[in-house]
Amino acid sequence: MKKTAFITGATSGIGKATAEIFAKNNIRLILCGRRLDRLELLQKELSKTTDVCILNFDVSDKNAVFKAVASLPENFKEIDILINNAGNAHGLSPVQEGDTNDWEAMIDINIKGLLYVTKAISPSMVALKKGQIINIGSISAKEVYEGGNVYCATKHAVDALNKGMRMDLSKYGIRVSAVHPGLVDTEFSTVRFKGDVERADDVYKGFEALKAEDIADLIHFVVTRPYHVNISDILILPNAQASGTQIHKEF
Ligand code: NDP
Ligand code: 8X3
Repeated sequence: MKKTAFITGATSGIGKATAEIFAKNNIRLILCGRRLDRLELLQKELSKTTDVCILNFDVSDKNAVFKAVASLPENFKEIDILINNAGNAHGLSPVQEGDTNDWEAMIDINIKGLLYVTKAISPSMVALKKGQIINIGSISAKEVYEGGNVYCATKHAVDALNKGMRMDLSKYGIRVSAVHPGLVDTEFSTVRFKGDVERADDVYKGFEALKAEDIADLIHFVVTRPYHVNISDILILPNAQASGTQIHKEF
């Protein structure tokens, strides 16, 4: 029986690469994001190998989340795997100069959005007594760096929620895992620096950053373990990164 995965933030980076590896491995897909054009393109491409449904909503809009999940067609209502991936950093300012709109965006998307999606989907997993949730945290869920204040706080919250969700859901046979990446070359820094591509590119210069496909590969590993195995928490770093603040760069 084919599994069905619900992936938030599937329009780019880690979420898109996860959709691609899942499609190759015959997992049915529910792909989510705000950029409809990208969702449609991905649906067209991945429908060649698997069944694909798209949902266009903002995870931070509570009503939109519940409406989108309720709108799923009958044959997509049973979800085996939830990848809570949608999220970004907005800004890198010291706290005294921080933009409160950026703080609110990160809290609303990275924490509240993840919670809304989980609340919309986990009851059906509980009813069926099976399922798997993978929360995409970050090395910023474990460590803090200068200017990372609110982003790191949101990812620390994801780490706590991952542990709490596992406590609540493991009694129903639901596996809950976190994948915590270090630096991955995606659109992440372009979003953080509000479209300043040059500044974003500098983040990944002088070393070989992780690729979205490296994280997708690990996510696929986590979902393909035998059912009695739960990879509860895993940190994945580029070889050149020793910690949240120590990156060996060569120019
Ligand atoms: P990208 O910017 O490439 O992708 C982010 C994805 O999240 C996009 O698909 C975007 O879709 C979606 N998203 C953002 N905001 C919302 C929203 N309000 N509603 C719905 N979807 C949203 O970055 P990554 O792939 O790198 O990031 C994915 C996850 O990985 C994030 O949680 C990030 O914090 C985490 N991470 C990233 C690391 C990195 O170095 N890149 C390292 C560690 C963790 P759309 O804009 O279409 O809505
Ligand atoms: C993304 C990685 O180090 O930019 O979570 O916070 S980092």
